[in-house]
Amino acid sequence: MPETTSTPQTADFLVVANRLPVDRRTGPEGELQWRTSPGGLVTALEPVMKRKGGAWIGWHGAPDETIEGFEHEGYSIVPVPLSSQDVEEFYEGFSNATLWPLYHDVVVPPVYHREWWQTYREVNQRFAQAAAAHAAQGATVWVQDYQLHLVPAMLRELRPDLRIGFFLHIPFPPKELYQQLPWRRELLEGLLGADLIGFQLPGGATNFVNLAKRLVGVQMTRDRIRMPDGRVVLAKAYPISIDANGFRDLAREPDVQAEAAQLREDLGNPKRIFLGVDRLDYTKGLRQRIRAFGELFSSGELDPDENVFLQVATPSRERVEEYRKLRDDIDLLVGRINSEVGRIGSPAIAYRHDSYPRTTMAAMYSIADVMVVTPLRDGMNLVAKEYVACHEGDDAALVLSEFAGAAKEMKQAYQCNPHDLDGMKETIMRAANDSTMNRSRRMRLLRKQVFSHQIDDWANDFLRDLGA
Ligand code: ADQ
Repeated sequence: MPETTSTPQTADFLVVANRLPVDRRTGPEGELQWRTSPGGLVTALEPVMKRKGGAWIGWHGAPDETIEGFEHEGYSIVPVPLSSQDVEEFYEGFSNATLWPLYHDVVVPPVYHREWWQTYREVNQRFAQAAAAHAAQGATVWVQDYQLHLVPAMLRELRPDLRIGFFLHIPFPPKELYQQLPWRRELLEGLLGADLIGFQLPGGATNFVNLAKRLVGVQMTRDRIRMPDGRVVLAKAYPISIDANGFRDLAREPDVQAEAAQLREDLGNPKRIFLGVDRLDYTKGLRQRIRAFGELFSSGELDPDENVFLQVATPSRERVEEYRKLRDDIDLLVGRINSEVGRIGSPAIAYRHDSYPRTTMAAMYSIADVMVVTPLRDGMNLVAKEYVACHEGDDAALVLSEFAGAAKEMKQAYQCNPHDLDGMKETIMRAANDSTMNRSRRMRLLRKQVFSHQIDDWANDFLRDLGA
């Protein structure tokens, strides 16, 4: 439980993100508790903050409530309040029903509402003001992700002395899709307030630069964008990673090993365990993946007496319509498959809709023989990297969608197109049945890649280019 203090004066290094790295919860006795919030952004940035110190500005997860800042793991937490209406229009609306689907290849249709846009602007202004109030003279401010597109320009207006960086954790779409957005120019101008704009892949940076030329009319000098006021903005790719050493050490802990053994036992000691780990999000390709396993079990290609598919899905954005629908669809699909294949008491698909501590995630990764990561579109996907870091033995395999950013670096994964159900089934079976020599060689190369590009390298590269 953190000590509650008044918010510190100013910091030299600030992260500004929609969510704080901790969620407020009420404990069994009605007491206040803080728990690490799930999701890729927090997994990636928390180790950076613990090392560098400074302040993290974000929402604490409970609407209509103002709370005091406090110290947490060596850095300051600065809460930004959101009303229920803000949550509905800024977070669930514009961020997660407009930008999220638009940036993920329109896998569901984006919704455009003018009221949501107004609230999005107001909330971005509030975050910019909080950053301006807590930044020391000449401080570095690192703004995160699509919920805060407008903060760089708003913050520059308030505090021209700051170094401002922005990192987009999700894909940046090609112009054919991006141009649907009624506020397409305003969002680009918001980002151009930064000194450095980071993307997961070079393709995202190229899409952004081309759109900025076309819609804002900026000039380019080599890879730099020259603004009308003479400022220079760099747009570049920084593929994000994980604290691989930390994950490996965690998976080796005796308690985690014991939990892993228990988990294997609970699953009925199957010959082979397939694993899926995702936020429950329609971009993650869960419908297609579960359908593929359903067909593999019912055709007999996978014997349910010997194989189990364990799928865990963290609850996510549960008040957004598409996410509620997805949850129901998955429940139905898993129920139907399990009622048709497998035995009573040992389902072919073990499905849990829950969030787990990192120790349990490490235990799951360490018992999985085949990790199945098949998003329809994903900025990077940290789960693929966490598996490689945690899984100790070489005789294992990673099945990875071509549409995950991670596919660009993790070439030795068994890659597939998740829209092609037969192709995905074939890849899953190839990964499961390939020779030990092939599987081991691929795993060793994947491990080399993940351990040679860790989260600190990502942060150091970005902050060096920002001149921080
Ligand atoms: P996400 O869409 O959240 O991240 P991802 O990168 O896979 O996707 O990260 C998910 C994180 O949540 C992982 O650290 C994972 O361990 C954790 N997690 C998943 N299921 C869990 C469960 N049931 N219980 C507990 N923890 C769970 C966004 C982008 C990604 C990008 C990251 C980082 O969408 O493309 O990789 O940001 O930039």
